[in-house]
Amino acid sequence: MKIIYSSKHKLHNPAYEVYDMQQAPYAEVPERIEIIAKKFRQENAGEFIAPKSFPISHVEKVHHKNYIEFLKNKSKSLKPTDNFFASYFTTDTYAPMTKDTFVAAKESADIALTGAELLENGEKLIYALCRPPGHHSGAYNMGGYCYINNAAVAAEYLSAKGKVAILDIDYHHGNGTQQMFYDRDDILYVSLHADPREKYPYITGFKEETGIADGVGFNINYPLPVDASEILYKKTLQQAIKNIKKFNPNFLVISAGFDTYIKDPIAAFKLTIPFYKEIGLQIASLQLPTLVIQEGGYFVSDLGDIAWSLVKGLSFC
Ligand code: SP5
Ligand code: ZN
Repeated sequence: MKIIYSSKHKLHNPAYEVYDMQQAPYAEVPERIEIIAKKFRQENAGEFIAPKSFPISHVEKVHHKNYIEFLKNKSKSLKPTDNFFASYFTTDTYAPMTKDTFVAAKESADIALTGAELLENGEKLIYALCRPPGHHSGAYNMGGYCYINNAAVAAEYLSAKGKVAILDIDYHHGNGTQQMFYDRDDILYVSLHADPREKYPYITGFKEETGIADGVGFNINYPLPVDASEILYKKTLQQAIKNIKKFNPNFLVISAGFDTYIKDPIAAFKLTIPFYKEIGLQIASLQLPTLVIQEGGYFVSDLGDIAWSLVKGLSFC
């Protein structure tokens, strides 16, 4: 396995989010990535590689140029203590901009792209330590701790070389990723997540959302009870894997959120650390070149153990 890492994510460290009309501590903290990187180093999980800098045109294949320019210019204009929310391009109260948000988000996309390029060149398993996360960011919006959709940028890059399946195992539906590829038949989006009637992002993630135009049948949502068990999760994941197999992709991108963990402070699935190895084994059964993109997960102290458990399963690729 190769691990793509940069310390630049630390520059993005918002002071607070707004929940229930009140300021709340920002759950998406820099330590999240550091604790996973530390565990991977301890375990000699693989070679650490710094991201290459890719032209912004790769990002602008899935995001509108106007949005990216706004993100860049607005971020740059802020004062070091600013925590800026309001904009035409913001969908909720969970994605403030700070002075270095664009710098960190671009680096996060470069981490994903560096991983995609390695996969294209024959690597079998890449772990992209992306932060900020991406799957709630759509063509022209930031939201849910996300600014640039790293998984989508990587999938779009890989789609020039073959068919791509995206498996999203974050607790929340990846509304941004779904939106970007909703009319495409060369990129399959499959997601397991908490019932959107009760959990963020509330308005997407229903099983009736199956795609549009050429994309009909290439978007598959598995909403689960907000407190789903390991047994139900495993059964559902088996269905998801079967559908990916049927699609017969050349590449697999995993949107890997660990907010499905039993102790996660903002979620309620019941998954335990050893279970992530089971998830990894099921994914590995596809025997596809696999790019893992870090998404959510907020019980910080256990994120390294969770990621390592997943990797132990995936390593049977
Ligand atoms: C990438 C990702 O996992 N984004 C998740 C965004 C969902 N945020 C909504 C949940 C906010 C709950 N905050 C609770 C504060 C309690 N005082
Ligand atoms: Zn999430």
